[in-house]
Amino acid sequence: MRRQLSEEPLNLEADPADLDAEAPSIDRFYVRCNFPVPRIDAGSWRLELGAGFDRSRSWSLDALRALPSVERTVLLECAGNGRTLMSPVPAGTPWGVGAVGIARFSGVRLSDVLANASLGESARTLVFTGADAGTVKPDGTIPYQFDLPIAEVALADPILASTMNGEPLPPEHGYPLRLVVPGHYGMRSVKWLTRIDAVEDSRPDLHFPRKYRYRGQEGVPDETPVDRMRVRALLTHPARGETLEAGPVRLRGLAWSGSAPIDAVEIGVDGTWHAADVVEPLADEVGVRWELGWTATGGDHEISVRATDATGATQPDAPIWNEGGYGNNVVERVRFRVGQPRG
Ligand SMILES: Nc1nc2c(c(=O)[nH]1)N[C@H]1C(S)=C(S)[C@@H](COP(=O)(O)O)O[C@H]1N2
Ligand SMILES: [Mo]
Repeated sequence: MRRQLSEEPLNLEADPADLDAEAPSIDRFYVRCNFPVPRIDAGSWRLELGAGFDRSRSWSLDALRALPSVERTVLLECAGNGRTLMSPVPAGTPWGVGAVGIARFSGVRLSDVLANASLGESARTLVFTGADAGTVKPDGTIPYQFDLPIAEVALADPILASTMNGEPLPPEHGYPLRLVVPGHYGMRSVKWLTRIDAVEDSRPDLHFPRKYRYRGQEGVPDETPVDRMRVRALLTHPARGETLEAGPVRLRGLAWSGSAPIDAVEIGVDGTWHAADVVEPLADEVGVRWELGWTATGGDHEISVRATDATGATQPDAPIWNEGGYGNNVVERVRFRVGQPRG
């Protein structure tokens, strides 16, 4: 079951146990909105290509459907996932560890649309605009907008997605079209997409790209943009809070990184680390599902999970604080009570 963190704007946190399913259903996917969900009529909806395109173009959904279609399984994680584990807890939506989801997204490649529209050579950054808007300080009433360096198009191969798990996007996930940028924290995957502009440099005036920056974090220069997902592992089975019976248990979970494939997943049982078995790749290149057999004995136990990616990056033992509460990839620790075996 999802947990509602706020109603307007709608913010729903997923239950990590629901990510144990091979294909979790959409109604278990986390929802993160900054503004009210806009109502959009798909018939009159258009994607406008504005500044920076040699041929300004307006795309209907049918026109987009004429391009080659693509489908990818993608793991999306909110940059604020794990914020409440930081101390002091930074301001912002109070996510536990469930601001993460997996779904199959289909649509067309962003690169195909850009190629059709003759993107000017001098452009360095794309700016994506959503149909949702609201009032923020100090900017006043603004739409949701996020940027993407053009160099990232070739690396991340973003999708303009119109379906999620084979169904039209639900209203809260961006109907009728959203951007999906695999490997990056979720704020770049602009929902209810209506417009793309290409600009020469970054746009320091944009509210959200300005907000999503690392500030006050040790070892990270202030103003570093929040971009790729840091390496992280999550326990999906057994469910948190479950009382286990003594005997064999299979511990299961996910591990991912926005920068490189996962090299290792280690599971700590009461402080002793064991290598987990990586059972299958997950979400096109960015992650894996892992498992480890454990014989639970009566009493209280602590299970920790830690991943390392191919760049050598791993997870810190304690949360590393920053002002926005972004990118917290602390090693996760879950306590279980195990009952005595029945005599
Ligand atoms: N237009 C628009 N796009 C948006 C947002 C938003 O508020 N408005 N939130 C972003 C953030 S912060 C995240 S984490 C993801 C969440 O996508 P989901 O709600 O489909 O899980 O959408 C991103 N795209
Ligand atoms: Mo987010």
